[in-house]
Amino acid sequence: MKKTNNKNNKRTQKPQGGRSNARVSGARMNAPKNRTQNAKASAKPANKPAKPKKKPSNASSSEHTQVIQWYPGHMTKTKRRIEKDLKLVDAVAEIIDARIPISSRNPDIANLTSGKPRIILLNKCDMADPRATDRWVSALSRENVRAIPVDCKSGRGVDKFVPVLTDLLSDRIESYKAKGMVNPTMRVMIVGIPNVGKSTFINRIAKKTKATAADRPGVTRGNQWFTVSKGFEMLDTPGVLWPKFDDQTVGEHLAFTGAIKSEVMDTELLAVRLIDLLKELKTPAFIERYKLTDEDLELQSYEILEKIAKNRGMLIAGGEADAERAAYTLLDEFRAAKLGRITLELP
Ligand SMILES: Nc1nc2c(ncn2[C@@H]2O[C@H](COP(=O)(O)OP(=O)(O)OP(=O)(O)O)[C@@H](O)[C@H]2O)c(=O)[nH]1
Ligand SMILES: [Mg+2]
Repeated sequence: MKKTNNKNNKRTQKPQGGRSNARVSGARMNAPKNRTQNAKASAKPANKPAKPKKKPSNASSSEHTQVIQWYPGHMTKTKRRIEKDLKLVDAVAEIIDARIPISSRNPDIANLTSGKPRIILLNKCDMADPRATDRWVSALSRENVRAIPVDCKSGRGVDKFVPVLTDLLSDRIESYKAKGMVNPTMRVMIVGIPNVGKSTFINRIAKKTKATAADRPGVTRGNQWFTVSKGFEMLDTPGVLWPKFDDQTVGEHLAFTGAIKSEVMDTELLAVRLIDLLKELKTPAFIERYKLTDEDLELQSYEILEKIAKNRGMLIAGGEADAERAAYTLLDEFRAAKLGRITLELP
């Protein structure tokens, strides 16, 4: 039922059980030792001879997959802690990334919290395509999921949360009152994958900086309660991924958006995979920012990466394109939405 925005993308199903391909166990580097060699070898056009000492390959970038390994031990602990603390909360708010609403929905979290009243917040809407976000809200409401699009950076949409929550918990609030509690405290657990904006959301609701937030995954290290207003408490939790990405696209999309630390990946290869998508989407901001011509967009993705390097003056000794530097720049600029408001997965 679900599909991605990319025609080449073979993934058509929501990533639940039965994914294939990648092994994720323990936060350790799984990138090849020679990153440059790997990305070039995999992405160079088959009819072009490889440079000396570079391994030739017939594989195109879209055929090549990168195994992303990312499952720090503390995530197992976090899952256990979430399970334990669920007894203490009235509701769960799951934060997902509006740019990748499939890949950022951890089925482990959905299973763990299935017995609780739940709200889904489609965060980082400022970086997603607004039409795609509308489609996602409709699709989720057809599944009877209460979904609210939010932009915790500016605060847009955040004011919808308390009324939706109050409505969701109306029976529970009534029963507390029937038991003689005058102003019952509502407790909400905030869950989601790393770096999706859980702590930022709490700060928005609290209208002050209470929880530590920063633009890298793994900032929140343990469950922590915050009183966000009178009679309203929120539990911040560390981001949880799942131990195995059976679908390689999930790992890549999480890496593009910054949910997985960049160090666990081959940056050039990741950039090439992102270019595979961007050259299909042809977003004006991508084309204009890197001064790409129509002919450039017909090239292999690794060659486009080299063009980007050259157009940006990123050169190494001998005037060759510094593809690695261009790869870091491209990923950083995608993560900062400088290439346009892009949603990579559609309902
Ligand atoms: N553009 C944009 N950035 C956001 C939004 N919400 C959060 N961020 C940024 O995303 C980054 C991560 O935010 P956090 O609140 O630390 O994310 P987290 O989910 O708590 O992350 P962990 O604790 O590491 O799991 C920060 O740089 C935030 O400023 C949003 O709606 N839009
Ligand atoms: Mg956090």
